[in-house]
Amino acid sequence: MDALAPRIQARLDALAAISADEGAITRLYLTPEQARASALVVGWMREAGLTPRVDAAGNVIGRIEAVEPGAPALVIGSHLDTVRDAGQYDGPLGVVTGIACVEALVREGVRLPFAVEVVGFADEEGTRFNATLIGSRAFAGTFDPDKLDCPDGQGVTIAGALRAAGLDPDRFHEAARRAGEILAYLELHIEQGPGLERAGLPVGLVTAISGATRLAVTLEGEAGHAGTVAMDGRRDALAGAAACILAVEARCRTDAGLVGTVGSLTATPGAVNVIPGRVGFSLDLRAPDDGLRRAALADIGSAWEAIAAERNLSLTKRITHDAPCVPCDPAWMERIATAIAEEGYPVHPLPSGAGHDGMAVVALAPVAMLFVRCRGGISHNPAEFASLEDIEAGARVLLRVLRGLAAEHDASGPLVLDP
Ligand code: HGY
Ligand code: MN
Ligand code: MN
Repeated sequence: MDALAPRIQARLDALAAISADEGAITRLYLTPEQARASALVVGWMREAGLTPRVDAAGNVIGRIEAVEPGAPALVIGSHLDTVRDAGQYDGPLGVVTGIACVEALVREGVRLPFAVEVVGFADEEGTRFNATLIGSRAFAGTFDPDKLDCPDGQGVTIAGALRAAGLDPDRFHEAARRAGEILAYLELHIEQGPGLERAGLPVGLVTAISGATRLAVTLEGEAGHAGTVAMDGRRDALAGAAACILAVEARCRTDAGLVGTVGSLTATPGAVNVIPGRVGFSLDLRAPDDGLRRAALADIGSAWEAIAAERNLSLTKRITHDAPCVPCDPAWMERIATAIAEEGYPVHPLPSGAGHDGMAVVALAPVAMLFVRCRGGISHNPAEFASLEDIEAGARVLLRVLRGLAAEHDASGPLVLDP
């Protein structure tokens, strides 16, 4: 069989060239750039023998029927949206590799006993609307339609952006799939961490996806003249935010696996000679255990209340995302582990600190993931990189899973949906 990685890399390069920002990769949900990327992926799906469509939420879905048309589908996918100034692998690697695997099977004339759907979810990062997993939650039927009036930074709501993209927000719910339609969801993704590089391995078996809580926080003080307000009389919202951020860092250092990040902050009025009267900032808190994350969230909240009281600031916080840990399905992990071993690699289990679409799709079907090593564990950064050899290793493992399923079906009859 020809190598799969060169064609995968060429397609990743083509996608990377589609961006809102010159010289950087930024492709947000329901933007013109995303529409161009989706059109490219639709074409590749068609070339591979998949029947493509874009669903009511903007997800790109390519389907190839089983010997029996209408059979439940194994879904292989990831996301096509990116963070700002992203790398080229986070998301697209899983979609393009899924297409490549189907293409290889079609070329060999292999008909699978189940349908396969390759899905490019339209919004996993949540960068534009501060609501993450929109595409996969729509697919799973778990997205709250009331959230369609959620605005982006320019005041455009999700509903407005759907219309601008030629989609009808009143039909958003039609993206939802029924549980019986989906056998399982498999995602190949770069690790976005240093574990595989440290282990010296190209691929890893994901055990669970860490739970995450995101908050939108506001501190209100009093704007004032930088030259005339004495230090002890100030209600400086930005100095208060700085103390809150250091409190997050201190709390998260106390437990292994617990991570807290303040990724965005705005200070108002934002003038060099004005004491900031108001600050808004985000918190992204994660842990491999839900109890640990909830305890840390409570401790951080208490620390913030004390800081606000001491500095005479008012504190408001709102949960914008809260997703429990998602364990990967043991039976599907076993299938991936077998494929890793048959490809000649040690099976290296590891948790995912990053969130993934499987956190949403698990509402519909069992989920499992395969990690590919990325250099330095760097991600959400243009320096993100996966080598051709490692992409090839990941693609061959995924392809072997598909072949193994066909053999399993021939030996023991149709794959059964988990009860
Ligand atoms: O934030 C995450 O973990 C994912 O990359 N969206
Ligand atoms: Mn991702
Ligand atoms: Mn990401």
